[in-house]
Amino acid sequence: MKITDAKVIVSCPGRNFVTLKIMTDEGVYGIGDATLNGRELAVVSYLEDHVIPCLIGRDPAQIEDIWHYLYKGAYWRRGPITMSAIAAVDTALWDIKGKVAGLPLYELLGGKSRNSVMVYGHANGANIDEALDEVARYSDMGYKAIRVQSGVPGLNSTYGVAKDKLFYEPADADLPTENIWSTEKYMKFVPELFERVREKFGFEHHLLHDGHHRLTPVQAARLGKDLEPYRLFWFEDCVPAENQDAFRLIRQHTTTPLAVGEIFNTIYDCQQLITEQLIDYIRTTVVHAGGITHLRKIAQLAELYHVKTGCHGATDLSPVCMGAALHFDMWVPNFGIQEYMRHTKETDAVFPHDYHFKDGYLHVGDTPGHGVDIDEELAAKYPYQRAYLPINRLEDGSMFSW
Ligand code: CS2
Ligand code: MG
Repeated sequence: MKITDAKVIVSCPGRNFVTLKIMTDEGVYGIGDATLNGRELAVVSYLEDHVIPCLIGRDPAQIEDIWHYLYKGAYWRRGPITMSAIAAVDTALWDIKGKVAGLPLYELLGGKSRNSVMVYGHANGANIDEALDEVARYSDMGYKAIRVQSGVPGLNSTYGVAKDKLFYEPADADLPTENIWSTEKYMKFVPELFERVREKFGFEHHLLHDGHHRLTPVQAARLGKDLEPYRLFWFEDCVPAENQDAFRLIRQHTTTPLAVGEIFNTIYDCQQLITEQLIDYIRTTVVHAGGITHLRKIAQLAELYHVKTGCHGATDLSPVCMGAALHFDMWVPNFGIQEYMRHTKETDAVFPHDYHFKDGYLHVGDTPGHGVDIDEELAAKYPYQRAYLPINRLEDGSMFSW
């Protein structure tokens, strides 16, 4: 079998998605997600101008060799653009391999390690009362695990509080929206949020919270300690994680489980965090961490150090990524949890898929490959619309992490 062609499909059914489609001389094709929120067209060019010409004529079965050809062959290694492009190729090739074998992707990885995939949803509100209503709604929908985010008194905006209660899309403007942030106001407020949630719902749900890269290590240590009475499933992205050493200080002060990694794109971003057991969950995902081939290596390193997987699964990761991630989740022995922010019905129509949600779990189908397709005719109806993620400034105007 030979790769005869490949193309990049950009579609914006409510938000931008970038999809790579690889075609072969036997009519079998595979698709991979290449969406990088706010920088989509950089990945489109990397694929169209630099990767696709090198794929033509190759044997699609040689997934590992093609991965290394694209990783080592670029000379300039790592980074979100490169690794998202490699991920899209890798995911499409695994999809082809499954279709050729007539097997769902999880069978190719090692078979089912579980019956279904526990997911978490996002309850968020402009204030605690609204957030409590959303926790109740997600509990009624059957979620066993719920991420809770709320507006912070005294701040006009914060991370994770969406206008639309089911679909959270932070890339909201043709140029970056400017948000104002106060760590002091946030840190004072968050323990009260979780005290109220536990007071109302008890301890039957797994509760998660995303700090979204905004604390210093000692602030994260303080907040982790303050949250201990509420037994969180995890406290995510508590500090910007370029400095992996920083997690040692946090680890020394709190037993609140730590999750990080949705913006990591290779094993090297988390090698120290894992081998020094500085985290409990690694959040790397198929689309941004080099595809199934590389994500599998991260998970297998993590398994040696009691670190579980907790793949990122926000709305800005397409159903193609979700489908591939679910097959990975079905196989991976050290599975922790899968994030599941729903896609709109317009998006689901562009990306028909065989996974479904029931009682707090996602269930994959047995379609050969990853079980997700793209309706190119429908996709063409939604042209690209530039949209930036917001930026954050402190109240004194200093640039900060969003
Ligand atoms: C968030 C994401 O889901 C999460 O944990 O961190 O929603 C993140 O803000 C977006 O993926 C950014 O595009
Ligand atoms: Mg996050």
